[in-house]
Amino acid sequence: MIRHLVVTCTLALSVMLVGCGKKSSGKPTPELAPRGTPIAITVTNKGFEPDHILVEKGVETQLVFTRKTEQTCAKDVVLTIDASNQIRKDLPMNQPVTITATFPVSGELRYACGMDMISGVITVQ
Ligand SMILES: [Cu+2]
Repeated sequence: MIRHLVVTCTLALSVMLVGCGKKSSGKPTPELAPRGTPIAITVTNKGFEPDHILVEKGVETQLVFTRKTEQTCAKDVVLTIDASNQIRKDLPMNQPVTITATFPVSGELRYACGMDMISGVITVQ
C-alpha cells in the first residue's frame, strides 16, 4: 500500500517536471538521440514532424527527411548551418533523403522548405 503510494507520487512528480520542461508553444522539449542515431523528420500535412530537434554540438549528425504528402509546398528542404553554409535537398515523395551535418556552434538553427514557409528548429547543445 505504501509502496503504491510512493509510485503514484513519483509519477505525479515526473508529470509535473515534464510540464515545466514544455516551451511556450506547448510542445515538449525534444530529447537528445544517442550519438550515431539518425534523426528522422517526416513532411506531413502538418509540416515537418518533428518541427523541433535537439543535436549535439560538434558531433556529425544524420537528419533523414522523408516527404509523405503532396499537400504542402515542402518539396525540398533548406538547412541553414550559418550565414555562408546552407544545405538544400530535393525531397522526392516517400524517399528518405539524408543530410549529414556537423553543427559547430550551440544555439538554434532552422530547417525549412525552399520558400521558407514551413520550418523547424534545431537546438544545438
Ligand atoms: Cu514552402
